[in-house]
Amino acid sequence: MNSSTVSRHPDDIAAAAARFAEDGYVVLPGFVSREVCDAVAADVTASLNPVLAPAEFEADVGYPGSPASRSAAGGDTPRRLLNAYSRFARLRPVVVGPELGRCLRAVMDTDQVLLSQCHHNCVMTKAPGYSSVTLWHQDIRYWRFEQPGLVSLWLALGRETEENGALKIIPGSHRMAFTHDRLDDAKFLKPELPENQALIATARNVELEPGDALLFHAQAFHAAGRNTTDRIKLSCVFTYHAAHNAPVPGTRSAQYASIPVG
Ligand SMILES: O=C(O)CCC(=O)C(=O)O
Repeated sequence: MNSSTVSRHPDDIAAAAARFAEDGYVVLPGFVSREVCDAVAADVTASLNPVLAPAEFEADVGYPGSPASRSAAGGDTPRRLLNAYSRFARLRPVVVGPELGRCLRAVMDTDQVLLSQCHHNCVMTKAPGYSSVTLWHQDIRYWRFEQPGLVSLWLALGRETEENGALKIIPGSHRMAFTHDRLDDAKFLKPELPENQALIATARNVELEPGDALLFHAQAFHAAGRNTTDRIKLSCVFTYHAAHNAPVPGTRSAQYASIPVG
């Protein structure tokens, strides 16, 4: 792993935790070396040609711009390679390693953190041509834990910009209360409401360099556009919960054991 200012200096970790508390997200620049990024990207590319199961396809999500079905043009465009923790051994020292553990414990203000195998645990594969638009949502909407304070790691394997569909986040939205009428049936922010428009106008593009890590709160509203470039965008995404914050028994969130983070 590359040197990371955040991993080396307790002061930087404290500053990252303060930024996270305020905004609901923080970027840890250069968290992973270019060498590791390239090696993981090569493993991911080998899983894309052909697409190795388990995977989710753009046609499966029905988001704006996605192919209408798996048999439509572009219907074989993958969106996510699933089970990334068990699939990509090279990622394991990073995503349950001590450097990330130190950062996660600080931003989550807890002493033991676990990686959930049930949510995200994927490589997002935003492909040119048939990628879709992800509307404004909170990841916690379909997850079932005793408390909502989960955190996701988004690790950029390549550059992420507005042009290739980088994430946008509404700062501070993890601390806001939202009435049900502001959300549609799938729990996306209704874009036609003036109060939602005003909120969305405060969003920030989270542009990342290869190896940058983004930590974001499961209640932070985020969205992303299509990849309008001619190169695929690959991002590893994992979700963490505090050891004291257990998944609700019998739900999808409790389907697989969580992995301790160093
Ligand atoms: O890259 C994207 O389109 C955003 C994905 C996302 O926000 C999600 O799957 O929760």
